[in-house]
Amino acid sequence: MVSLYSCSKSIEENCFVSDQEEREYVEEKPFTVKEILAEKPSYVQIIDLKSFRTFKEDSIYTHEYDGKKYELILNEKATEYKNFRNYFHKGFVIYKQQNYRNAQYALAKNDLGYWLLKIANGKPSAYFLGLSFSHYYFNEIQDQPIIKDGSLQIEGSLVKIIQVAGLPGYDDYSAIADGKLFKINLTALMKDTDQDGYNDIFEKCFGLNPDHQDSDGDGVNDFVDVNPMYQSGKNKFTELYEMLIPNYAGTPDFQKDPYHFVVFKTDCDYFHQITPSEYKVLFAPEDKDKESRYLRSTDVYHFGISKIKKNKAFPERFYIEKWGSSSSTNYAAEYRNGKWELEMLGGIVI
Ligand SMILES: [Ca+2]
Ligand SMILES: [Ca+2]
Ligand SMILES: [Ca+2]
Repeated sequence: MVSLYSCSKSIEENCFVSDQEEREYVEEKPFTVKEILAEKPSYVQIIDLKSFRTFKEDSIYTHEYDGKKYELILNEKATEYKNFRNYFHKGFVIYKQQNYRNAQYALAKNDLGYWLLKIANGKPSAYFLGLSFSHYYFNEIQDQPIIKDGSLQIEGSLVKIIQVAGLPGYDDYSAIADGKLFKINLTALMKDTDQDGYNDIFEKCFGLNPDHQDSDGDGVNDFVDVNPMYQSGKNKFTELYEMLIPNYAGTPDFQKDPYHFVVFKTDCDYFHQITPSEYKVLFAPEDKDKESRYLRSTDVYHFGISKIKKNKAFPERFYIEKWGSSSSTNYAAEYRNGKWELEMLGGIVI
């Protein structure tokens, strides 16, 4: 049984503030090669290659935006990866594919990180690699097959993110060690102990329970639960968070994509209890020390909603802020006749 109130702080402390705390932007220092290797998951082997494509050579190709040629590349890819597009909808950017032992495989990427996609006997499945895109770059062009001798074998580089001054969210990369072969045993990668559809690596990276199909014990298995970490609740503050989470009009495929999640960093129990309608959600603890190794080194947070600020003079009036990668908006919220009325107070667009 998972306790809803496992944090030592009270709901009051986790969800409300008396004064709006300024969100501070802490610039993270990029990892050195030594630090990346020290943090490397044990299931990954990193081998030095004698001949290789450098990050620079490979990324010039991927950044080839010069009109016609790029269009041609995109068209070629759309045809080549048609089968994967049909099975996985639009949730993934697909890199390369390969047939291996009666199955089709493809290396792919979404907002959470890198995945290995598989189609076997008309059934799709996806396996999370647990390698941060803040540290690992996989080459777009690779002459060798990506699966060989029972292992995923990807050529690439170790990289660091360079913050572009004045443009948060527009990060660029630079290589800190070229010529690496990242090798992961397929059996280890595909291990799904509780058989719920998410591999153990994924569940450990995002704080789900790899030994139970139903992490939060609400009777709905992780794979189909829109909020697999916490039991949903009905409360006016939960409702407020449900109104403020981003919506994606015109993207109905999200619901069909069990690998697409929006991740929020919060300790607020009312926020944890939301039932999103357009996509699945995951939550990370606010305390960096409580984050998984993967979350500590990967920025998967594209949206956020603040704690709720109370108004002493008007107990039914609250203030709350939401933000995305390039803007933030402040709201006043009043609960009247059983529903919230939101008033936009202003915002910033970066
Ligand atoms: Ca699982
Ligand atoms: Ca599970
Ligand atoms: Ca559940």
